[in-house]
Amino acid sequence: MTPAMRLVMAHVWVAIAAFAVGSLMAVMQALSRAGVELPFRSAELYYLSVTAHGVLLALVFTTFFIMAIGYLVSETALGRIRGTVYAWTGFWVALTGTLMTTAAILSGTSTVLYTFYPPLLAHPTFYLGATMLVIGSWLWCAVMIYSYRDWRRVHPGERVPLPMHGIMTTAIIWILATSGLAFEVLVLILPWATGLVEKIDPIQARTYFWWFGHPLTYFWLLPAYVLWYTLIPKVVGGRLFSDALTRVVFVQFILFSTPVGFHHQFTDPGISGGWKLLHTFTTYAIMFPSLVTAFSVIASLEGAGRARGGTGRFGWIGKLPWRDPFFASVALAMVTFAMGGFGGAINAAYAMNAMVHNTAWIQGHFHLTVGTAVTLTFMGFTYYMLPRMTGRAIAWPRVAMVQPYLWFGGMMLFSIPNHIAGLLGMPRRIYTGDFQGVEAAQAWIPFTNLSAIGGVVLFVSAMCYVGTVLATVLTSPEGERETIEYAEALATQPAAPLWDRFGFWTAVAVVMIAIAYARPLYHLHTMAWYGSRGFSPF
Ligand code: HAS
Ligand code: CU
Repeated sequence: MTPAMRLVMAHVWVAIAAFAVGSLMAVMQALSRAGVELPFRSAELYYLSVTAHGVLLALVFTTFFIMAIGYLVSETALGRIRGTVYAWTGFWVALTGTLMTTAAILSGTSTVLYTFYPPLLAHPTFYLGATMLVIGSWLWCAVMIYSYRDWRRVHPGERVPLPMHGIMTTAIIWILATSGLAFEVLVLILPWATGLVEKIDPIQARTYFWWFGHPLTYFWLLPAYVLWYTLIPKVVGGRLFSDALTRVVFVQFILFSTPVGFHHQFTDPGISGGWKLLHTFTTYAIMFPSLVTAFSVIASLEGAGRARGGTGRFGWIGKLPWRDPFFASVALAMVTFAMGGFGGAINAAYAMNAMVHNTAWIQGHFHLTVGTAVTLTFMGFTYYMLPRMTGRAIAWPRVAMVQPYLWFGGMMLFSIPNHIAGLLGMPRRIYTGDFQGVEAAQAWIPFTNLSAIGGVVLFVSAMCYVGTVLATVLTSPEGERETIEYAEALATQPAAPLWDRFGFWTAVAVVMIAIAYARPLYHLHTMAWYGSRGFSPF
């Protein structure tokens, strides 16, 4: 294995380990909510489990997998990774941070859920570990930028390869996003969690959190988009619809990902309606590049399906390689994301948000988006990448073939009932579905039962994935390595060089963030506040 591959695989292993543990937590939670009497079932353990599940899947699995994709793209599209010493340092810092945060959660002192809203108070180790995970990922960003700039130096005037364009976008969004998180944790939370100051302002903290929390979702999504745009057309034997349009899409994410955070805070006091409205407009703007993506990826797939002999309006769909686990994963991820995006448009509307906010609808929404659009794409990509990295063929091809369909089916069973239960008023993050006998809860029970069945199917699918990956590296003999090939574009006209000017777009994004946040944050920092002491429910 080459040094670059070793780096990629180290990140993949941490991601898969976090995924395996997080999945086990998930199935216990779904069963608990459906009233199944598991041993050790208690409210305390339930919330500890939800915290571990959220942190290990939403933050650790994603971040490590994304770092792996970045290194892989840098190596295969640019030809090399610059600064591998920093990359390995980032890996160990992030891994140490992950272990610290996980230990803090398992010790029972840090049951604060993955959003860690003050005044819920965790042990300082929880926040320190999370900070180290982020510092590790910053080193990843530095390595991506360094590799890109080095390539630029050697290839003056050339268009940066499209996959790396998407990865650079991801790194820039991540730096913009985590600046808000750094302020929240270093300036507000750590002095309070370590007892240096007595009180914290929950709304200030939440506002910085969502400055980070929304672009976080595009940090997850964009590497999946990179695979959808640059690998899938090749896998299905077609072409990317347009290279230029794809660059425009990525740049729009740099601009609109961050100034939207108030769509998570419509019900929070202290932020006026006008600022919330501004963030609503930018939220609808950020849907646009995904709508363009829907158009582009379907166009690429249709072209490929027709080239494979598909006729009529929909005949091309059946001609696509539905038995290929990578393609099937991505196609099902796309279908799921169309549903999740539709729900996102509902969340983003001020009045409709009031109906769904803090209900089970929200967990339905994000299991379609991050839990499937992103996760299923990453799982499918593993089947593609692993043989090309290690030279070992997938050990259980049939299991790999069925696994994406199990995930999709399980997720429909899990997520659709959660959406409906949410509309019926069921809160998110609750311990039991009977809500200790409350009348309204009777209507939720059939849906929590259905979602528990979905949870079991998802767990089976998760174990098929982990099992196949392990069997491949443990039992499959090493053979020829195929290369990773990126798709060519249908439209041959080059994109304007403007779309490769990352520095310029980052500057525009900073101005937009200032417009969206400076005034409301000034208001929050200067108004009279009383603050809150820390609170640990258990
Ligand atoms: Fe969201 C809450 C709005 C996208 C994740 N979101 C969340 C939370 C998470 C999350 C984790 O406005 C909960 C946070 C918490 O814990 O409190 N979301 C949106 C909007 C979008 C959106 C407008 N979300 C995502 C993505 C996520 C994600 C992506 C993770 C990866 N979301 C919200 C709002 C809230 C929220 C409010 C707060 C709610 C509240 O009250 O708390 C948009 O970006 C969505 C755009 C997407 C589309 C779909 C495009 C479709 C494509 C595929 C088409 C291809 C097909 C091919 C169909 C417009 C690209 C089929 C053909 C074949 C042949 C296969
Ligand atoms: Cu959001």
